[in-house]
Amino acid sequence: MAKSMRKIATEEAWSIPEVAAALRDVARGPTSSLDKLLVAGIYDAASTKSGYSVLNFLDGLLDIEARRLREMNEYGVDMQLLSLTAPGVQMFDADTATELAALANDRMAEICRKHPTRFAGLASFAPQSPKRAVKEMERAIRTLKLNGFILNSHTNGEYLDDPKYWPVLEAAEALDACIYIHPRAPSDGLKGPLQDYGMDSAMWGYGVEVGTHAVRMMAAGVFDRFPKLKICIGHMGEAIPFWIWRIDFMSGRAQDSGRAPKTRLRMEEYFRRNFVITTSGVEDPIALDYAIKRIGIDNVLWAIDYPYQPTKPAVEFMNLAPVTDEERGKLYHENAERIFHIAAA
Ligand code: 1WB
Ligand code: MN
Repeated sequence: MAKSMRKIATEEAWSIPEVAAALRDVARGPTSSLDKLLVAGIYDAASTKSGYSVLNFLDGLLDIEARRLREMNEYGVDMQLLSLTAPGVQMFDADTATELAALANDRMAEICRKHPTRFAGLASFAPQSPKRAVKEMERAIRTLKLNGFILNSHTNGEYLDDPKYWPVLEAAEALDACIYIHPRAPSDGLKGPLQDYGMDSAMWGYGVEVGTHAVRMMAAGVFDRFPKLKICIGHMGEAIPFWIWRIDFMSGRAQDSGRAPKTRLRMEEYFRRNFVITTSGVEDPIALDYAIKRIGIDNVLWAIDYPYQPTKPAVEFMNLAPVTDEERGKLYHENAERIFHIAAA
């Protein structure tokens, strides 16, 4: 049954040459951003000592029809929900970011039109200019028919609880389009002890960064202002499912002592109402079981994290996951169809 079940992978990275070139320039220029370590490795690999091993990511990111579709066919992946890979356009100046987001969205829409059953896509926008971001968000959903939005966590050290981003949240809510908060390296204010031992990125720093982002939004009361806003976070919920009981308990104390604004609902209620999570990069059946119990079977979506994670074990993990086949159908495709407005097959 699992073999023939529709499989929609929901955190699948992709890029375009223009963004890759701009990231190579970022890697060669001065920046305090911790993202530079990985960005240099992927986009300017020849310049780094350890870069050789990540050289291949760039080919995988830029490709659709050669390797990617072949790998999808080989393992029975029906559809990838594409997103412009981290850090997206968020390291560029506002004008460059706005332009490149629109260009990436146009290319993404072309791919989705050409292969409507194989690819759907999350649109980029440039938070550096919230006003223009809103315009692009509306275009991406209404004209390009893309399926939601990708945001690579902080922008210049600022997070979505900042009122300057409320227009962006309002637009996403009004468009009924989920914002996927994908990691980038921790912001300058957070990066201190995360710069060594490879802790800047997927091993630890990414989860710390996005987990912090999600808690900031809940604790700030963002979801009282935007009750229908949907946020997706990957990597089995960036440790929030495991931590939510304590977040919930201690946020009550922070509110009672005046250190946090009073919220209408409890943190646990926001987590279940306003968030969905994906399994990207966490092929651990115990974590899956726990996450489902915390956030609910309707709020967990399967993902591979292509090309950063191999497809085969991600499929095997979900084929063998300790759930019923009805539940497996929700994880593999039904939840993705509902959250990202993908037509049922
Ligand atoms: C991810 C992983 C993204 C890696 C990356 O993007 C790199 C991810 C710049 O998990 O989404 C990586 O090197 O493993
Ligand atoms: Mn990813």
